[in-house]
Amino acid sequence: MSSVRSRGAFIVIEGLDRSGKTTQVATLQTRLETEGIPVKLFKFPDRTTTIGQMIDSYLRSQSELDDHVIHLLFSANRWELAASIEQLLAAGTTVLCDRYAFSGVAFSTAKGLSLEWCRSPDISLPAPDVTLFLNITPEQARSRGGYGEERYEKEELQRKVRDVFQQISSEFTEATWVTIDAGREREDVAEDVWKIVYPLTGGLAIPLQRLWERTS
Ligand code: Z5A
Ligand code: MG
Repeated sequence: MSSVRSRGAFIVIEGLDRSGKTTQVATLQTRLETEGIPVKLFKFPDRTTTIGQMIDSYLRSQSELDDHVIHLLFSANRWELAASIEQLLAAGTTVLCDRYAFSGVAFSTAKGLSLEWCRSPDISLPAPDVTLFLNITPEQARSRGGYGEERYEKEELQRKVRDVFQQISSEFTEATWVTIDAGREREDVAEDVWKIVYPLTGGLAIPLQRLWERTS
C-alpha cells in the first residue's frame, strides 16, 4: 500500500479586476514568512518569460493576436511553470498563485470562445487545494481608480467575465472555491484569507489533484 507524503498547499487567488488580488497575496506572503512557513508566490501571466513577454505586448495593445492564440499562450505560460510549482509543493512549500487557469477560461470565454475549448489546454495542470475568489461590484472597482489602460480593462467585458467566473465556480465544492467579499477594508479581507489559508499550511497528506481531469 503506498502512502502519500505530506506536501505543501496550493492556494490560488482569483477575482475580478481591481478586487485586490495582488494586494492580498502580498500581505499573505509576508504573514506566512513572518510565521516561518516556507512560501513561494507565482503570478499569472508571468510577464518575465519569453511567452510572458508576448502576452505583455498583447495586453498593452502593442501587438495583435488571434483570440485562440493568446488563449494558448496564457495556458503555455502556466505549463512552463507547472513543474516548478509541483516541485515546490512536493518539498513542502506553500505555493500562492495570483490568477490561474480560471482567469484564462473567464476572459477568453467572455470574448466569445467556447468554455469547453478554453478549458482544454489547462486540463491536467496542478489543481489548487483552494481557490479564493475576491468579489467586488463594478461600482467598487470604479471607486478604486477604475479600470486601467490594458486591453481587457473595459466594463462590459468585465461584466461578462464575472458571469463566466460564476459558471466556473458552480463546479467546485464550498471547500475548494471560497468567495470572499473583497469590497471591505484591506485588513478585514486579509483576515478572512488568513483564516482559510493558515490551517492548510501544516502539510497536506492528500495527493495533488489535476485540473478538470474528471470532466475531460
Ligand atoms: N488574463 C487572461 O486573459 N488570461 C489568463 O490566463 C490570465 C490573465 C492569467 C492582466 O492580469 C490581464 O490578464 C487581466 C486578465 C488577463 N486582464 N484584465 N483585466 P493582471 O493580473 O496582470 O492584472 P492586474 O494589472 O494585476 O490587475 P488586477 O489583477 O485586476 O488588480 P488586483 O490585483 O485584483 O488589485 P490590486 O492591484 O491589488 O488593487 C487594485 C487597486 O485597489 C490598488 O490601487 C489597491 O491599492 C487598491 N485596493 C486593494 N484592496 C483594496 C481595498 N480592500 N480597499 C480599497 N482599495 C483597495
Ligand atoms: Mg493584480
